[in-house]
Amino acid sequence: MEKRLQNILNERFGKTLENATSQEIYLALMLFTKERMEAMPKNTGARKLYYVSAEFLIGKLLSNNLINLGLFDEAQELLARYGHELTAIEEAENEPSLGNGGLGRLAACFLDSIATLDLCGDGAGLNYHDGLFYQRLADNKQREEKNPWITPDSWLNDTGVRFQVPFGDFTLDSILYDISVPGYNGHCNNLHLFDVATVDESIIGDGISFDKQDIAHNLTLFLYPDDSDEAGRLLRVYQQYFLVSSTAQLILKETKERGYKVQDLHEHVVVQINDTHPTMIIPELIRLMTEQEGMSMDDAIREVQLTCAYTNHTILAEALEKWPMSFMRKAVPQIVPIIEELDRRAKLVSNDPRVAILDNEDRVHMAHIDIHYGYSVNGVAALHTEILKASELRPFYELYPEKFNNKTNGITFRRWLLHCNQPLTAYLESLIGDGFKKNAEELSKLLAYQNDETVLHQLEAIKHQNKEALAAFLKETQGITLNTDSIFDIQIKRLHEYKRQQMNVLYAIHKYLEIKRGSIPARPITMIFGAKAAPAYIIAKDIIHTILCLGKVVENDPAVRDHLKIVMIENYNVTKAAKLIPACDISEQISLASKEASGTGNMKLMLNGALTLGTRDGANVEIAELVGEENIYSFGKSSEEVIRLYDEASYCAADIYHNDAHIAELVDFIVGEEMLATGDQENLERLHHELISKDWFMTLLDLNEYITVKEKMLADYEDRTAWTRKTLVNIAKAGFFSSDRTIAEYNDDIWHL
Ligand code: 26V
Repeated sequence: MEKRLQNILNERFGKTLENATSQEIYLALMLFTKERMEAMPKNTGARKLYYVSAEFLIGKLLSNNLINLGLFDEAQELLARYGHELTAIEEAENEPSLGNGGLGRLAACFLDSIATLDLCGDGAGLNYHDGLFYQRLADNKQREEKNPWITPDSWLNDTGVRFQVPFGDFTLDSILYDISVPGYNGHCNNLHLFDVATVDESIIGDGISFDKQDIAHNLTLFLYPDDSDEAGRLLRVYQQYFLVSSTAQLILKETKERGYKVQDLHEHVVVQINDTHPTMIIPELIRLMTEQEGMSMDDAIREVQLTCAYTNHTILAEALEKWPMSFMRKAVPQIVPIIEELDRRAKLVSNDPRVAILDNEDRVHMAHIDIHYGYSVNGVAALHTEILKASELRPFYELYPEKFNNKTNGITFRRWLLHCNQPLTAYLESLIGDGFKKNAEELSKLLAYQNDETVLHQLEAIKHQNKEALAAFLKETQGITLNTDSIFDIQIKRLHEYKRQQMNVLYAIHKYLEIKRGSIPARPITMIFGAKAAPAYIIAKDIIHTILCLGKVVENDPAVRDHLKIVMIENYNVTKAAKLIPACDISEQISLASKEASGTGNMKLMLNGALTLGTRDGANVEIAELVGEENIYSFGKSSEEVIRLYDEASYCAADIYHNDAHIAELVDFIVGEEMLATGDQENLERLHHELISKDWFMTLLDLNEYITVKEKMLADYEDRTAWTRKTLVNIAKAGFFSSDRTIAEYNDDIWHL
């Protein structure tokens, strides 16, 4: 490694490891790693998986690639000899923001596990030049800025492969870039990212504004452009079709190159459709097979049906895509007759309007295409899959019970333990050996130490060390000082009302008022939030404003600030997650029961020794089953009760507000004098009004129980031995949530690679 790095530095910059800058060393390491990955054997097989997704939230790649190549320690030692630190070198790498949150990060974890399990499977997505957006926090508000990440030398490899993607009025050239995905001591796969040849970053104006109608120049600028207007929504259809047409063409090309007949597609290809964004791959494959491969409509539909499988990631109605047919006629008229044919055939199977592809408002229900014309439908946690079968997709379950299956999500332990928490990893290795690095279930060996005081003390010391590291990072990046002897209470995830950051805010107000009244907590509390709000999601932005203002109110109050601190992380992303998660004590997983399909942050935090404060929602239910009720803090109404409240339309926030003086006091604080002196009346009043008059996600319903359980948790923290024993059990039981387990299940039950 040393010789090659010196060579690259010399050839590129005329420098050596002694005198090169961090930026130059980063580049040399990246080029070196790319060479190594290119030399690795590719996974091959008679059946190949294409994991098609609008999002791949891959994070920075250097360290993780080095870990998977088994070169991390060598690189660290080599750099240290020349006075460099790998963590400092990594600062030079840009993080691509090619995802919103859990769905995109899951796709990235899956690619890691697919490669690690030596499975033949690539990802397919889009090469957004400016990602989602960079979240700037200023004047107590979120401002969106473009987030460019591509530099002349990057992880992208131009494959030279080109396709043409036809739209209604024009055709665009598609360029295929690949990013290598090395397995952990395994083979190498690819993440295919398609780009439009004519993309033009100079059309971006203020913030993230650009001409949404200029498709040839804007198609791959941003992920999920603002969909609050029609032009933005139409652009999403263009993006989705560009992704799937490019992918479908690649699939047919590779299938032939591998020596197979397109007529036998399903024997050699599996397409996993990640949520409904890539759904048009179904009509597109059918179009290509009938128009270009000479297959009959019957044969093409049958092959595609046996090839495609669909994963559902949400039951939220607003996230289940329904596109107007007028969009299709304008953007992609060539697949309109196929969608109509698929609809006609589906109506022969069932005339129940709830399962129709085209509804009577001339809209296409994307999930309905996936379910009728795919062979597998899966949810992402046991509870979520049960809710799909019993409520959201019930008519489909009655029609096709054999298609439904559950695949509880997982996370890659390479990134979320080995990389992000090196002190813990090293200590675990010293106790139970290194078997857990390949077989996550071996973490359960840790249970043997649950009554060993020395081990518990050491785990406590590691947590403290990680808090120090986070504090140093936040000092440097945001100028924030953290008390590392305080309890770190962390909620990091997309900003959405169903995730109920606003309930956590009401708790903060409760604590603030208690302290003001002289009830000083046994130990200071640091509440940390990290969340991006969708640019057009007004109430979500109001919640961010409220968090930031409350932080200021607390900070400016000398009677409170030594006991409570409220911090908002700017531009929460994968890199920051990797610093926050190892430092966390309390993992906030407080979604309204039934609404969080799974959650994956909950898994990352338990693995790193945080205790969950959560509702019985998504994968929290499975965490509780694994660790036992004594090692998790659950609260709130059950999913059955919540679903019943929705069915009866009987929840009324105003009733709670008017009948519970304490809740009213907390809610009213949002528009009280302290807050109005700090923030904007319009934003604060809108949130206040929303909580009382609507509260669609039932914040007030669970608030009292949330406060009670959180207080109990804070009190329990003071028994350091008992608390740390609980964290040990959480770490020991986290093995189930390895994405290696999830991917093995996908392969056994769905893919059969
Ligand atoms: C996305 C968005 C984006 C813009 C604002 C509105 C909105 C509302 C809902 C969604 C959800 C899209 C699907 C999604 O990301 N689902 C997440 O998938 C994760 C991986 O399976 C899972 O752990 C999370 O529970 C689920 O929310």
